[in-house]
Amino acid sequence: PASRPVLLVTRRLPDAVETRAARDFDARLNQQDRALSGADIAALAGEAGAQGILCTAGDRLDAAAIAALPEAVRIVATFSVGTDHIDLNAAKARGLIVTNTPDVLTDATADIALLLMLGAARRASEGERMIRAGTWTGWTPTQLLGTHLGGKRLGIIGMGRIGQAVAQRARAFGMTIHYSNRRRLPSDQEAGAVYHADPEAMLAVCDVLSLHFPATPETTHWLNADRIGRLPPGAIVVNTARGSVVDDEALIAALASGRLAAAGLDVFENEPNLHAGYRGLENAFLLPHLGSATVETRNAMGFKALDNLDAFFAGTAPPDCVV
Ligand code: 8YV
Repeated sequence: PASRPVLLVTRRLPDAVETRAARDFDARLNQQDRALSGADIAALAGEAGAQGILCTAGDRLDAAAIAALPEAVRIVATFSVGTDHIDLNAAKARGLIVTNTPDVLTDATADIALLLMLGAARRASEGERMIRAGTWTGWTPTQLLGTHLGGKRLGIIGMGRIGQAVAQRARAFGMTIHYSNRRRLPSDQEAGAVYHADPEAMLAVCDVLSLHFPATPETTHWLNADRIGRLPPGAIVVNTARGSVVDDEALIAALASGRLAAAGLDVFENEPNLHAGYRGLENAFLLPHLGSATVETRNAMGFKALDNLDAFFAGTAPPDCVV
């Protein structure tokens, strides 16, 4: 019916999500499926006469793009938990509602953090490359020796939903959990994890460091040469948050020199054009932003974004409002 709100969907989404988008809305699916600039989004929203936008974390909505959005656009639902691609202050100033997709991707992302931890510690990609290259001449007692996760200290910076889910998994591997967070968790949620008010002071005890805080102007290149230098020699760094929180030059140098044993990275600054230095590093275990990439999770993220849009256009408060 003509009365359905017009929704611009910036990327191709799982079939079940697109089907529901087309049921609930006059959905305009961008068939190109590439990350859009703010100018692209504003132009497509204008052409479509959009009243709402369903975007992803690959799309940029900076202040200029938000100012350029047609008046009719009242809500942006992002298919992500991260909101660093949207200028939230500009959205607020314009009275634009912004919603995200928390909770449904917590487990999938925590799983990937453990995969990275294990893959980095046990040199999984080196072994896999050896097999594919045909250079494996057989098992030897000293081949590709990695390090054990059990008995090691895991430091988690950012003990939100994903940080806590990582802690839960790491405990099952016999790791001791340390964490830093703006506020200390209640003891039942802490489950024996050791709280450090100062993240920098925690670094000295992190055999493995896993980053779980949002990208903001304040956290850009948070993990720099100085902070890497505070980690124990031979530490492992894992990042499933955002590439911008790591200073690539510093991390690459520490991996190349052996100061760090390994890194497991699912996110990069300037994706997909990551720093070329990573490609040549044997001890970097690299994944192409797979944190939430399961069928179940991506469907749930899409449905959550649509739940928020449905609520908004039904005149009720969207459950996952960030602005
Ligand atoms: C997605 C993410 O892969 O939710 C986030 O913040 O980074 C991931 O879940 C992607 O960015 C979805 O837009």
